[in-house]
Amino acid sequence: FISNPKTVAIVGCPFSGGQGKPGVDHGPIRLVEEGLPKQLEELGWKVHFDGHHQFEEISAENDPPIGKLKNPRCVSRVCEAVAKAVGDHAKKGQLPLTLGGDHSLAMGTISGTLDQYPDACVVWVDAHADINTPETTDSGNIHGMPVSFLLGLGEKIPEFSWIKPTLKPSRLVYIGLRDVDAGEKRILKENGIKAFSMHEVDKYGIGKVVEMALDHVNPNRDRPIHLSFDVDALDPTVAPSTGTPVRGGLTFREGHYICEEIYETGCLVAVDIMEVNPSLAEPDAVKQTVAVGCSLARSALGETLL
Ligand code: B3U
Ligand code: MN
Ligand code: MN
Repeated sequence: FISNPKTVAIVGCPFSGGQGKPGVDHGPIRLVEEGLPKQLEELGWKVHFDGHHQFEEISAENDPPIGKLKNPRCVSRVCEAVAKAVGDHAKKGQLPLTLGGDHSLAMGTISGTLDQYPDACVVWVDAHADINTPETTDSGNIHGMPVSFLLGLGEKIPEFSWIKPTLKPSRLVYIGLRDVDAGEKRILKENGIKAFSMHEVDKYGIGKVVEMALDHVNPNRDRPIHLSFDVDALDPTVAPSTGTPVRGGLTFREGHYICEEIYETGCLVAVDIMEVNPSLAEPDAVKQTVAVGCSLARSALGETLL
Protein backbone atom coordinates (compact mmCIF):
# COMPACT_ATOMS: atom_id res chain seq x y z
CA PHE A 1 0.00 0.00 0.00
CA ILE A 2 2.86 2.36 0.80
CA SER A 3 4.89 3.48 -2.26
CA ASN A 4 8.66 3.41 -2.61
CA PRO A 5 10.67 5.23 -1.46
CA LYS A 6 8.68 4.64 1.69
CA THR A 7 7.48 8.06 2.82
CA VAL A 8 5.97 8.98 6.16
CA ALA A 9 4.01 12.25 6.31
CA ILE A 10 3.95 13.76 9.78
CA VAL A 11 0.59 15.42 10.41
CA GLY A 12 1.09 17.60 13.50
CA CYS A 13 -2.24 18.46 15.11
CA PRO A 14 -1.91 20.90 18.00
CA PHE A 15 -5.52 20.60 19.08
CA SER A 16 -7.20 20.25 22.48
CA GLY A 17 -10.88 21.06 21.81
CA GLY A 18 -12.10 17.48 22.25
CA GLN A 19 -11.48 17.63 25.99
CA GLY A 20 -11.02 20.16 28.77
CA LYS A 21 -7.36 20.16 29.78
CA PRO A 22 -5.06 22.70 28.18
CA GLY A 23 -1.63 21.50 27.06
CA VAL A 24 -2.43 18.52 24.85
CA ASP A 25 -2.17 20.93 21.90
CA HIS A 26 1.57 21.10 22.68
CA GLY A 27 2.00 17.34 22.33
CA PRO A 28 2.91 17.30 18.63
CA ILE A 29 5.33 20.20 19.01
CA ARG A 30 7.20 18.39 21.77
CA LEU A 31 7.28 15.11 19.83
CA VAL A 32 8.86 16.87 16.85
CA GLU A 33 11.29 18.84 19.03
CA GLU A 34 12.35 15.54 20.58
CA GLY A 35 13.69 14.64 17.12
CA LEU A 36 11.01 12.31 15.77
CA PRO A 37 11.49 13.34 12.09
CA LYS A 38 15.22 12.58 12.22
CA GLN A 39 14.63 9.32 14.12
CA LEU A 40 12.30 8.15 11.36
CA GLU A 41 14.84 9.13 8.70
CA GLU A 42 17.40 7.01 10.53
CA LEU A 43 14.97 4.09 10.18
CA GLY A 44 15.17 4.55 6.40
CA TRP A 45 11.97 6.52 5.83
CA LYS A 46 11.69 9.58 3.64
CA VAL A 47 10.05 12.06 6.01
CA HIS A 48 7.58 14.66 4.81
CA PHE A 49 6.87 17.37 7.38
CA ASP A 50 6.14 20.99 6.64
CA GLY A 51 5.06 22.30 9.99
CA HIS A 52 2.14 21.72 12.30
CA HIS A 53 -1.39 22.43 11.19
CA GLN A 54 -2.73 25.77 12.33
CA PHE A 55 -6.15 25.48 13.91
CA GLU A 56 -6.20 28.82 15.75
CA GLU A 57 -8.65 30.45 13.38
CA ILE A 58 -11.14 27.61 13.78
CA SER A 59 -10.60 27.31 17.52
CA ALA A 60 -11.08 31.01 18.27
CA GLU A 61 -14.71 31.08 17.21
CA ASN A 62 -17.65 31.17 19.57
CA ASP A 63 -18.86 27.58 19.82
CA PRO A 64 -21.66 26.91 22.32
CA PRO A 65 -22.54 23.29 23.16
CA ILE A 66 -24.91 21.25 21.01
CA GLY A 67 -26.78 19.10 23.49
CA LYS A 68 -24.00 17.84 25.75
CA LEU A 69 -21.25 18.13 23.11
CA LYS A 70 -18.54 20.65 23.95
CA ASN A 71 -16.83 22.68 21.18
CA PRO A 72 -18.76 20.73 18.54
CA ARG A 73 -18.25 22.99 15.50
CA CYS A 74 -14.60 23.50 16.25
CA VAL A 75 -13.91 19.77 16.71
CA SER A 76 -15.85 18.98 13.55
CA ARG A 77 -14.05 21.53 11.38
CA VAL A 78 -10.60 20.59 12.68
CA CYS A 79 -11.30 16.88 12.09
CA GLU A 80 -12.61 17.59 8.60
CA ALA A 81 -9.35 19.40 7.78
CA VAL A 82 -7.35 16.51 9.26
CA ALA A 83 -9.36 13.98 7.23
CA LYS A 84 -8.45 15.88 4.07
CA ALA A 85 -4.75 16.08 4.99
CA VAL A 86 -4.52 12.39 5.93
CA GLY A 87 -6.50 11.34 2.85
CA ASP A 88 -4.26 13.41 0.56
CA HIS A 89 -1.09 11.85 1.97
CA ALA A 90 -2.58 8.37 1.70
CA LYS A 91 -3.57 9.03 -1.92
CA LYS A 92 0.09 9.74 -2.71
CA GLY A 93 1.11 6.42 -1.18
CA GLN A 94 2.53 8.09 1.91
CA LEU A 95 1.95 6.81 5.43
CA PRO A 96 0.35 9.56 7.52
CA LEU A 97 1.66 9.67 11.10
CA THR A 98 -0.69 11.97 13.01
CA LEU A 99 0.55 13.50 16.24
CA GLY A 100 -2.10 14.72 18.67
CA GLY A 101 -3.61 16.50 20.21
CA ASP A 102 -6.62 14.86 21.74
CA HIS A 103 -8.20 11.68 20.43
CA SER A 104 -11.23 13.40 18.86
CA LEU A 105 -8.77 13.94 15.98
CA ALA A 106 -9.16 10.25 15.08
CA MET A 107 -12.52 11.08 13.52
CA GLY A 108 -10.42 12.93 10.98
CA THR A 109 -7.50 10.53 10.64
CA ILE A 110 -9.64 7.40 10.25
CA SER A 111 -12.01 9.16 7.85
CA GLY A 112 -8.98 10.07 5.75
CA THR A 113 -7.69 6.50 5.81
CA LEU A 114 -11.09 5.02 4.88
CA ASP A 115 -11.39 7.45 1.95
CA GLN A 116 -8.31 5.93 0.37
CA TYR A 117 -8.64 2.39 1.78
CA PRO A 118 -12.35 1.54 2.20
CA ASP A 119 -11.57 -1.97 3.45
CA ALA A 120 -9.11 -0.79 6.12
CA CYS A 121 -9.38 -2.07 9.68
CA VAL A 122 -8.67 -0.14 12.87
CA VAL A 123 -6.64 -1.23 15.89
CA TRP A 124 -7.55 1.16 18.72
CA VAL A 125 -5.11 1.02 21.66
CA ASP A 126 -6.48 2.92 24.65
CA ALA A 127 -7.51 2.73 28.31
CA HIS A 128 -10.89 4.05 27.10
CA ALA A 129 -13.26 2.91 24.39
CA ASP A 130 -13.99 6.47 23.12
CA ILE A 131 -17.33 5.15 21.86
CA ASN A 132 -19.82 7.31 23.75
CA THR A 133 -22.61 8.79 21.66
CA PRO A 134 -24.08 12.27 22.08
CA GLU A 135 -26.75 10.51 24.18
CA THR A 136 -24.51 8.37 26.43
CA THR A 137 -21.71 10.85 27.15
CA ASP A 138 -21.47 12.19 30.68
CA SER A 139 -18.55 14.54 30.12
CA GLY A 140 -19.59 16.01 26.77
CA ASN A 141 -15.92 15.71 25.75
CA ILE A 142 -15.79 14.63 22.13
CA HIS A 143 -12.47 12.78 22.60
CA GLY A 144 -14.64 10.19 24.38
CA MET A 145 -16.83 9.75 21.26
CA PRO A 146 -14.87 9.54 17.96
CA VAL A 147 -15.52 5.82 17.45
CA SER A 148 -19.31 6.21 17.63
CA PHE A 149 -19.20 8.91 14.96
CA LEU A 150 -17.06 6.72 12.69
CA LEU A 151 -19.49 3.80 13.13
CA GLY A 152 -22.55 6.00 12.63
CA LEU A 153 -24.03 5.21 16.06
CA GLY A 154 -26.30 7.51 18.04
CA GLU A 155 -28.04 10.74 17.21
CA LYS A 156 -26.97 12.41 13.96
CA ILE A 157 -25.53 15.87 14.56
CA PRO A 158 -25.77 18.01 11.39
CA GLU A 159 -22.41 19.69 12.14
CA PHE A 160 -20.73 16.28 11.70
CA SER A 161 -22.54 15.28 8.53
CA TRP A 162 -19.24 15.31 6.55
CA ILE A 163 -18.27 12.05 8.30
CA LYS A 164 -19.13 9.03 6.17
CA PRO A 165 -19.84 6.39 8.80
CA THR A 166 -18.19 3.63 6.79
CA LEU A 167 -16.30 1.86 9.57
CA LYS A 168 -17.91 -1.51 10.28
CA PRO A 169 -17.97 -2.87 13.84
CA SER A 170 -16.24 -6.04 12.58
CA ARG A 171 -13.28 -3.99 11.27
CA LEU A 172 -12.51 -2.48 14.67
CA VAL A 173 -10.62 -4.02 17.58
CA TYR A 174 -9.52 -2.58 20.91
CA ILE A 175 -6.50 -3.39 23.07
CA GLY A 176 -5.81 -2.07 26.59
CA LEU A 177 -9.28 -1.05 27.80
CA ARG A 178 -9.84 -0.61 31.54
CA ASP A 179 -12.03 2.48 32.00
CA VAL A 180 -15.21 1.94 30.00
CA ASP A 181 -18.49 3.69 30.87
CA ALA A 182 -21.67 1.64 31.40
CA GLY A 183 -23.24 3.04 28.23
CA GLU A 184 -20.09 2.20 26.28
CA LYS A 185 -20.13 -1.40 27.53
CA ARG A 186 -23.67 -1.71 26.22
CA ILE A 187 -22.66 -0.27 22.83
CA LEU A 188 -19.71 -2.68 22.55
CA LYS A 189 -21.99 -5.65 23.30
CA GLU A 190 -24.87 -4.57 21.07
CA ASN A 191 -22.57 -4.09 18.12
CA GLY A 192 -20.45 -7.20 18.70
CA ILE A 193 -17.25 -5.16 18.85
CA LYS A 194 -14.15 -7.15 19.77
CA ALA A 195 -12.18 -5.74 22.68
CA PHE A 196 -9.15 -7.04 24.54
CA SER A 197 -9.15 -5.32 27.91
CA MET A 198 -6.26 -5.46 30.38
CA HIS A 199 -7.97 -8.57 31.76
CA GLU A 200 -7.28 -10.40 28.49
CA VAL A 201 -3.74 -9.01 28.38
CA ASP A 202 -3.18 -10.49 31.86
CA LYS A 203 -4.83 -13.77 30.96
CA TYR A 204 -3.30 -14.53 27.55
CA GLY A 205 -0.25 -12.31 27.39
CA ILE A 206 0.28 -9.55 24.85
CA GLY A 207 1.64 -11.90 22.15
CA LYS A 208 -1.55 -13.93 22.00
CA VAL A 209 -3.77 -10.85 22.35
CA VAL A 210 -2.22 -9.11 19.34
CA GLU A 211 -2.49 -12.31 17.31
CA MET A 212 -6.17 -12.72 18.25
CA ALA A 213 -6.86 -9.04 17.58
CA LEU A 214 -5.34 -9.23 14.10
CA ASP A 215 -7.06 -12.56 13.39
CA HIS A 216 -10.36 -10.82 14.14
CA VAL A 217 -10.00 -7.70 11.97
CA ASN A 218 -7.51 -8.97 9.41
CA PRO A 219 -7.59 -12.79 9.25
CA ASN A 220 -5.60 -13.06 6.00
CA ARG A 221 -3.30 -10.15 6.83
CA ASP A 222 -4.27 -8.51 3.54
CA ARG A 223 -6.31 -5.53 4.73
CA PRO A 224 -4.80 -2.09 5.33
CA ILE A 225 -4.40 -1.33 9.05
CA HIS A 226 -4.89 2.02 10.78
CA LEU A 227 -3.28 2.05 14.24
CA SER A 228 -4.76 4.64 16.61
CA PHE A 229 -2.65 4.71 19.77
CA ASP A 230 -3.73 6.73 22.80
CA VAL A 231 -0.71 6.94 25.12
CA ASP A 232 -3.02 6.55 28.13
CA ALA A 233 -3.23 2.86 27.14
CA LEU A 234 0.19 2.64 28.75
CA ASP A 235 0.44 2.47 32.50
CA PRO A 236 0.74 5.93 34.12
CA THR A 237 4.19 4.89 35.40
CA VAL A 238 5.22 4.62 31.72
CA ALA A 239 3.29 7.57 30.22
CA PRO A 240 2.42 9.88 33.13
CA SER A 241 1.81 13.11 31.23
CA THR A 242 -1.61 12.53 29.70
CA GLY A 243 -5.07 13.91 30.41
CA THR A 244 -6.84 10.88 31.85
CA PRO A 245 -4.31 8.38 33.24
CA VAL A 246 -5.77 5.08 34.50
CA ARG A 247 -3.73 2.69 36.60
CA GLY A 248 -3.24 -0.94 35.56
CA GLY A 249 -2.14 -0.21 31.99
CA LEU A 250 0.17 -1.67 29.39
CA THR A 251 3.85 -1.96 30.21
CA PHE A 252 6.46 -0.19 28.09
CA ARG A 253 7.20 -3.42 26.25
CA GLU A 254 3.55 -4.43 25.77
CA GLY A 255 2.85 -1.08 24.11
CA HIS A 256 5.85 -1.38 21.84
CA TYR A 257 5.13 -5.02 21.06
CA ILE A 258 1.72 -4.05 19.63
CA CYS A 259 3.40 -1.52 17.33
CA GLU A 260 6.16 -3.95 16.29
CA GLU A 261 3.70 -6.73 15.42
CA ILE A 262 1.48 -4.43 13.39
CA TYR A 263 4.48 -3.14 11.45
CA GLU A 264 5.52 -6.75 10.82
CA THR A 265 2.23 -7.49 9.00
CA GLY A 266 3.30 -5.11 6.22
CA CYS A 267 -0.32 -3.83 6.17
CA LEU A 268 0.11 -0.64 8.21
CA VAL A 269 -1.10 2.45 6.32
CA ALA A 270 -1.62 5.07 9.06
CA VAL A 271 -0.65 5.72 12.66
CA ASP A 272 -1.97 8.12 15.32
CA ILE A 273 -0.02 8.94 18.49
CA MET A 274 -2.52 10.78 20.69
CA GLU A 275 -3.03 12.47 24.04
CA VAL A 276 0.56 13.36 24.96
CA ASN A 277 -0.01 16.40 27.20
CA PRO A 278 3.29 18.04 28.25
CA SER A 279 1.54 20.27 30.83
CA LEU A 280 0.41 17.64 33.30
CA ALA A 281 3.55 16.37 35.00
CA GLU A 282 6.98 17.30 36.33
CA PRO A 283 9.61 17.98 33.64
CA ASP A 284 11.19 14.51 33.94
CA ALA A 285 7.82 12.78 33.64
CA VAL A 286 6.95 14.96 30.65
CA LYS A 287 10.24 14.06 29.00
CA GLN A 288 9.57 10.37 29.63
CA THR A 289 6.09 10.62 28.09
CA VAL A 290 7.32 12.49 25.01
CA ALA A 291 10.15 9.98 24.57
CA VAL A 292 7.72 7.07 24.81
CA GLY A 293 5.47 8.70 22.19
CA CYS A 294 8.46 8.87 19.83
CA SER A 295 9.54 5.32 20.49
CA LEU A 296 6.01 3.95 19.91
CA ALA A 297 6.03 5.73 16.55
CA ARG A 298 9.46 4.27 15.72
CA SER A 299 8.32 0.75 16.62
CA ALA A 300 5.25 1.15 14.42
CA LEU A 301 7.53 2.24 11.58
CA GLY A 302 9.89 -0.67 11.80
CA GLU A 303 12.39 -0.16 14.57
CA THR A 304 13.47 -3.55 15.90
CA LEU A 305 15.41 -4.57 18.99
CA LEU A 306 17.98 -6.54 17.00
N1 B3U B 1 -15.36 7.82 28.95
C1 B3U B 1 -15.15 9.13 29.51
C2 B3U B 1 -13.69 9.36 29.86
C3 B3U B 1 -12.70 9.39 28.79
C4 B3U B 1 -12.78 8.95 27.49
N2 B3U B 1 -11.61 9.19 26.91
C5 B3U B 1 -10.85 9.74 27.76
N3 B3U B 1 -11.48 9.89 28.91
N4 B3U B 1 -9.57 10.08 27.57
C6 B3U B 1 -15.69 10.22 28.57
O1 B3U B 1 -15.44 11.39 28.84
O2 B3U B 1 -16.37 9.90 27.59
MN1 MN C 1 -8.51 7.83 23.47
MN1 MN D 1 -7.75 7.18 26.56
